[in-house]
Amino acid sequence: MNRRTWIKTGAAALGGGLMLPTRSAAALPATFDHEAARTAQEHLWRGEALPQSASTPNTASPAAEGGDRPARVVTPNGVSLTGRRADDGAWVYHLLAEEVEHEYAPGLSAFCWGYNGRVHGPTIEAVEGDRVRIYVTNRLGAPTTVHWHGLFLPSGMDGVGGLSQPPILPGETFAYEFTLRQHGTFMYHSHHDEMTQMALGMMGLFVVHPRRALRPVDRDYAIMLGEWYLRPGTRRPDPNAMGDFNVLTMNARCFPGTAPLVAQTGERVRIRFGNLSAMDHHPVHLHGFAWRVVETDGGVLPEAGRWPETTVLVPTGSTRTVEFVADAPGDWAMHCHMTHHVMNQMGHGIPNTVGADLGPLDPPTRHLLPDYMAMGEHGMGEMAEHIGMGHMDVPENSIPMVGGRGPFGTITMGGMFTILKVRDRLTDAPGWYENPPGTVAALADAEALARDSIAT
Ligand SMILES: [Cu+2]
Repeated sequence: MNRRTWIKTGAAALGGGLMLPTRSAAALPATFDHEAARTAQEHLWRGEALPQSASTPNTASPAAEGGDRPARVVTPNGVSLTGRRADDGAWVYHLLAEEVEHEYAPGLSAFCWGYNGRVHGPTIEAVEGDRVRIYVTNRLGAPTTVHWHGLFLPSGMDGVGGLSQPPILPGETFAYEFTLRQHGTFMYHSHHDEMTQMALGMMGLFVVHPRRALRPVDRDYAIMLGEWYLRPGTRRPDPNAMGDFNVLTMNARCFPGTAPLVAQTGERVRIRFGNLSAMDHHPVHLHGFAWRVVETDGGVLPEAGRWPETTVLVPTGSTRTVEFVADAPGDWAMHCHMTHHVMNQMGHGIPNTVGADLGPLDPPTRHLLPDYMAMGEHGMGEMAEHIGMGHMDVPENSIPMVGGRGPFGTITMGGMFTILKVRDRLTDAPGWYENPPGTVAALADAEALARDSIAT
């Protein structure tokens, strides 16, 4: 029995036995709103702020909530939690573990588990040497704990349910307290029933700034990589998935829902990647630049060890911090280089139909198999165009496998994909990069073909 068969029969066998609190799905829109999704995509990709309902922060400046000190890290599509100073000098944080209705991209939402109304949780920011006191309130229907991944702390504060502490029962609030003896990029996540709870989104980044700045940068970004299995048309990520992840995310958003990163030409940019995917490591590739890997969650790399790369492999359970100078203006793609990780929901058990004219066979097949989406004669990009034009229906609460609108047509990627916008003069709404004349690939004319003896 292969994995797929197991999932199908296993899910049937489990039936209602999976102890997830139920909640009415009525709170979500009943049908896929093509119009709203299109409008939101257009706003996103003109570089404009979205209407309040959709979450696309301006990634130019850090955003904090519920803290006494400003955020210093930009978490695209997220916020920082910076702590409040208590009378005894400790920095106090409060995480509320709760169910959250989360939007991955316009048109695709699900009931996930997160912290403080967010999926993933906010990025915790602190400073090396801080005494931190972190309260965790469990508003879920299941016991939980929080593990502080990579941090040096007393064994009893490590957050492994059953090993370091009893689980936090529904309704209870636990306090974790320790002194930060390191600096760098770390993570936090549920460490009780973790397969389920992490699959539902219970994780976040934990950035500890050094007391004295080591390498000042102009832009400091933090991105958590994640993977989910959300069967098209359903509204709850399936924790049983082991290989069929179909929603691949940066900060729990998939393209075209990912907020672009921005920088001004010549600025020093840092990007902190964390990965808490269930099963996958993600090689994240940036176009147009070479970065240096400068830190992991184990510490700072010695200067001689900061190897240059264009793709950084972020293994699950790790962080990797890269730095580079954004010395080339443009709109630059940044994405996981696993091609199946830059796709949105799709069926994987589909026949290879590239090159075949499916003609009238496609609609009846889709009727029989609702999550069947064939590759057309020319691949998947054409499907994104069909859906974008409203020619093809997709199941409720699902988005096309690929496609956001770009300045030259459909961008045939989804999932773990975003854009770095580098501009000589950065504005609030950078829009699309205007390439200098003569610097865009274009149709070769007959004269050029003849001159260079190119036969076509
Ligand atoms: Cu990947």
